Amino acid sequence: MRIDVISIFPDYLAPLELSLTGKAMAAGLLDVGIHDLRDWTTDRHRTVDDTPYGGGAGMVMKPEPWAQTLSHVAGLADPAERAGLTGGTDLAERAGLTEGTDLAEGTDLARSSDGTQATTASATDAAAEAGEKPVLIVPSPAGAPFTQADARRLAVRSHLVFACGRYEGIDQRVIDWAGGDFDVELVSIGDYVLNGGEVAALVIIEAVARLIPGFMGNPESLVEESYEDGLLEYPVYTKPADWRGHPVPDVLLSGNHAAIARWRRDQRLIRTQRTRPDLLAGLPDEALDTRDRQALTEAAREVEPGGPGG
Ligand code: 6GU
Repeated sequence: MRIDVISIFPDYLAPLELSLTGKAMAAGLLDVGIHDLRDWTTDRHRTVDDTPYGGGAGMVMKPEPWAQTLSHVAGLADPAERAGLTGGTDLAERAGLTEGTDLAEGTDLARSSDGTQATTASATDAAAEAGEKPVLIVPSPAGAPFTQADARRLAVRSHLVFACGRYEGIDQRVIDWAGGDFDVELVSIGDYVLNGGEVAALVIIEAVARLIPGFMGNPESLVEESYEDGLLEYPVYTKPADWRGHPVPDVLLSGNHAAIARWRRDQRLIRTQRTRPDLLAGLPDEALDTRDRQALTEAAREVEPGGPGG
């Protein structure tokens, strides 16, 4: 999988070199390019924002640097050329001037021997061969909630591009324009406001990358996880069996595998009922059997013995 991230704070994406995503890059499962949006501006001040039409607080990200960077990472021709507006534009000149510099090519976190541009083009070629557009993910508090189902869906795509906006957001025409060459998705990671899309991109990349086949050391640990089947995980314990007077639940020391499996399922049901009743309510009827419902009823009775005031 190829991932390109566009940001005015490329240093924010440095953690991708660490941990599992770093290992996936080293193993060749993942190829990441980080691009500084300002490298695709043409004015002396490298301006990426301007005041909003219609008035109001804050600044809006200008469309042209985005179109330039997106065209670059998708291996498309200069957008001005495509619109038939060529003839020695500043941008074409600028591209010539900066040719061969690392920054213009984006920082290749994998530090592979082949150039980032070539890698980008080949990833996009792979996407095109599969009859697929690259996915353009625009992190935004106005986006659709990002879920495990989205992570699974994105994990089988060959090229993801993240457009990390700052300020009040990116000129809407970029989103509309990109729809021709990308599958565009506005995505939110929760009901709170961040200063920009970078941290959200890190969250989404980690959720997606760990689902790439061959990425996890132990693929079985993916199976029983929270959200994969709509229930939260059961609590876990390790040695010692008694820690500061807190014993491990007896059943886990019993060696009775059926009893352990039942206890774990009950714990998942009870946890989900207590902290995420919305997840439980969203499950299809057949997801819970009679024994499951019994466990939930018993747990509810334990919380409220005899009901309120009883
Ligand atoms: Cl994806 N971006 C920003 N800026 N804020 C958010 C968010 C994304 N998701 C929740 N809040």
